[in-house]
Amino acid sequence: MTQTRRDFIKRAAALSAASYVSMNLPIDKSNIAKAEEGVAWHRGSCRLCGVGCRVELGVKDGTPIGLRGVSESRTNFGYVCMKGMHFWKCMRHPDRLTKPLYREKKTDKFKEISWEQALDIAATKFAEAHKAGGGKAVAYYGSGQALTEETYFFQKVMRGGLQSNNVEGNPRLCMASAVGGYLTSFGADEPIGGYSDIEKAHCFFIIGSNTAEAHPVLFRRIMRRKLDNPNDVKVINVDPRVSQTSRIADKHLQFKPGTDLALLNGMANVIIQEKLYDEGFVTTYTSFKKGKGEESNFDEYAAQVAKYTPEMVAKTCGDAFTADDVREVARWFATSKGTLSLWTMGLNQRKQGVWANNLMHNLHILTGQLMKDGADSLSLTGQPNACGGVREGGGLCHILPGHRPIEVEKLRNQVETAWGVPAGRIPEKPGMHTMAMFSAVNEGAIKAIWINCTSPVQSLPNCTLYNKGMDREDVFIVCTDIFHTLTTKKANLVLPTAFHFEKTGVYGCTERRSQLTRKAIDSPGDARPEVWIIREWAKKLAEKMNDPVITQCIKPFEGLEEGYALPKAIWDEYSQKLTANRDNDLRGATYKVLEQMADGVQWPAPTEEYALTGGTVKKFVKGRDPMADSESKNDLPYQFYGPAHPDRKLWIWQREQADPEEIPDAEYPFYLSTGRIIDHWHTMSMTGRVPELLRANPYAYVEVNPKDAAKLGIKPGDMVEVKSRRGVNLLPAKVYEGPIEGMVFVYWHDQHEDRMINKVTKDAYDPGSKEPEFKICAVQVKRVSGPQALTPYIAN
Ligand SMILES: Nc1nc2c(c(=O)[nH]1)N[C@H]1C(S)=C(S)[C@@H](COP(=O)(O)OP(=O)(O)OC[C@H]3O[C@@H](n4cnc5c(=O)[nH]c(N)nc54)[C@H](O)[C@@H]3O)O[C@H]1N2
Ligand SMILES: Nc1nc2c(c(=O)[nH]1)N[C@H]1C(S)=C(S)[C@@H](COP(=O)(O)OP(=O)(O)OC[C@H]3O[C@@H](n4cnc5c(=O)[nH]c(N)nc54)[C@H](O)[C@@H]3O)O[C@H]1N2
Ligand code: SF4
Ligand SMILES: [Mo]
Repeated sequence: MTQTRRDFIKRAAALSAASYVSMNLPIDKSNIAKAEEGVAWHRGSCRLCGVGCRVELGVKDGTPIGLRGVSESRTNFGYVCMKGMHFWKCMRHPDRLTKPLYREKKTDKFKEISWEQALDIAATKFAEAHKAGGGKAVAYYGSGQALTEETYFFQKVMRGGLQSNNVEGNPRLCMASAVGGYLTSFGADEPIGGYSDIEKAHCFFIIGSNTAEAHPVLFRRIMRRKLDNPNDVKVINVDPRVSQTSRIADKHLQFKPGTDLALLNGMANVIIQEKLYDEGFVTTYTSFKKGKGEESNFDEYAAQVAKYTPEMVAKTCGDAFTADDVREVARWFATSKGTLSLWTMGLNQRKQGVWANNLMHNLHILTGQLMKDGADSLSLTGQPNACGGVREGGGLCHILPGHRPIEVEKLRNQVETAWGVPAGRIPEKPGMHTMAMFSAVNEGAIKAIWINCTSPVQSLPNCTLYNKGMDREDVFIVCTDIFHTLTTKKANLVLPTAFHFEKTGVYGCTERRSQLTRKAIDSPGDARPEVWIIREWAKKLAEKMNDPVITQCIKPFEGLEEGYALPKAIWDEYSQKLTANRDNDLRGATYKVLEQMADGVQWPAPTEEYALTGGTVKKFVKGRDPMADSESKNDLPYQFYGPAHPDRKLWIWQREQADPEEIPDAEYPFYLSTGRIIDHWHTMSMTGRVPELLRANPYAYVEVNPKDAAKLGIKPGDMVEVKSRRGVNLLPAKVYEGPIEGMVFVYWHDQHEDRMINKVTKDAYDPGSKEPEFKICAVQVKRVSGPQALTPYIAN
């Protein structure tokens, strides 16, 4: 591996040198000026991943012509990746939905109707469902890609208007375990530090994250840090698969899927045995917990991890690394001047997702690798607004805006007061989480569901089972999207929405950073921004249900123009009234301030004056975090104020290694894992329509380890059946030293029914976070034939 790495670093160094040089080539600026004549550049953030790159859309004569990175941005310093560079091509795409479409029966053909008719139908159906089953019979299923204004407004109408906590979204499939981990370990959701730690880190611990493909611009920063300081910076990559990310690693630990909880406990054991922990930090700032929160102590914890000897860990993980590897990574982790851990779905999408997050945080608490420069336990968020819109804006069934748990009456009342609705209006019990919601659709218990900015028909695990209910004639489905998807194909009503840069609103990325994108162009046809759709729908709902409280929910937004004034009024209400004195205090992040900032504001940011400095880079540090100052209760430099820990301490948890729900056996002998590639975004509704991106990867394939391929007689390109107890795919094989022996990997973007891997995945989920175990199930792998010609498929 060392040789390959050196080669790679050489190649990568040459590459980044080239891109640097090209930026400084003596270009004839007058030519650029000529080419850009009449082009207005509009600032916003990238539509796609959770990195949150700052970009500018070029518009000429009302038409988008290109996109570039903003060099003053501290996130991307002017860089964008291929997807980021191309997403604007969705804006004028001929497949865009431009008219509301309706059919009474799901077997009928869609007919174009007017907005007036569409909203009337949506209101009638939701009112009928509500009459039949109350708040429990209606649901909203949203997205970490919707703007904060959209998620906040949808949940306001659902909760305050329809008295329903059935407010969910795809972050359940993605970030729920990270939320659970942050709340139980630190007492507060979302990371303490952020991207600026990359340039100060001395050790990167990248686990269950293919950063190179899923967060490419961030990876570039990590790579730079490593290349500029090859001897002072260590990179550890922990993944059952060798990925693009592994290539810059000093050490890559490969293991049997689902065994990494043993490794994390084993590292803690080495750190304790070799006395590498930060005793002062642990004594001052830490409590020890076990089980559901019972008190524990250091000695009990040390005894619990003691059984995870390096030898036992190496064996449990499949003997692909040695006991000495465990010792070495533990030492690097504990003794570096700043250790930054990064993880994504490899830890979250697990039946033990919250536990895996706890174990990650344990290592940082134990070693004091937190709060100081270059150190953080940083969960990377996948979607551009899972943090801002959904985690902060109240987009899950158990949380209200401003990180408020729904069960707490006082907090519910604060929200009711802010909305001017009667106390008790918001139901006290959480609504249904995603898997329960689609089970309720299957049973017909939910009678009307609004699906916004997501395509659950493809993205739910074991999707054949969870899609069944969507065909029921007694379940009314509204979809708001920009294109037809496999989900719109099951809807009664499809409403065309404005796309990014065709409307105004805020995205909040991984590092507590809120960024505004202003409307730069008009939408095609009759597509409208969601905020307008919600308001007009709610108006009709109020009439049909004869309920003045619904009217009250939309009263502050009456008559406002939807391109700017309406989202601004929604943002103002949310930020000023619902985040005041909460840990995500956004009062300073007004549209006025956000418009002035090259790259937005990191919360907490209670005043405009403070927000104009960029906000809070490190939470909990006195003198650097206004909340830590205002909540200060002693002379200590760190002040923990999270809502979930009354003792204001960080908690180290005892968590054991446990098997995934389904492990290979004689009948289904392989592990299947699923994930991403760099060129595509999720269900490919967008990237599948951009020729440059589609050409790069027209269809999914199955990655097979060469040793397994030899045993199974599989050659590159052969057609292979991947079959589980739930479903089957037929995919071409890619044979390479990627997945560990005994494991296959399939990217989940493909919409074709032969290659839609969620027909095969398992619907087990974490009992705490309810996040599904997309990363692990058991399959059979069989060669079916030689190579076949395949065609890409996109629903239309
Ligand atoms: N190009 C692109 N980028 C994206 C997205 C996209 O669709 N395309 N989507 C965005 C979204 S929403 C998300 S959530 C992120 C996801 O970002 P990532 O989580 O980085 O991407 P994945 O490919 O889903 O999975 C990461 C890794 O988990 C590993 N893994 C599998 N099983 C295990 C295990 O048992 N333990 C550990 N430790 N690792 C395991 C897989 O081998 C894989 O390399 O990407 C975001 N960025
Ligand atoms: N097997 C497997 N399955 C997975 C995962 C995995 O790793 N493996 N990962 C899971 C994860 S982490 C996630 S986040 C989910 C994501 O899964 P989904 O959310 O279902 O996937 P997307 O393709 O992002 O869906 C976004 C939809 O919004 C539409 N859209 C784009 N812009 C707008 C807009 O402005 N307004 C509206 N209303 N619509 C718009 C797009 O056309 C698209 O249809 O998938 C999960 N599913
Ligand atoms: S790294 Fe993510 S945010 Fe940045 S340009 Fe690429 S897709 Fe967009
Ligand atoms: Mo995600």
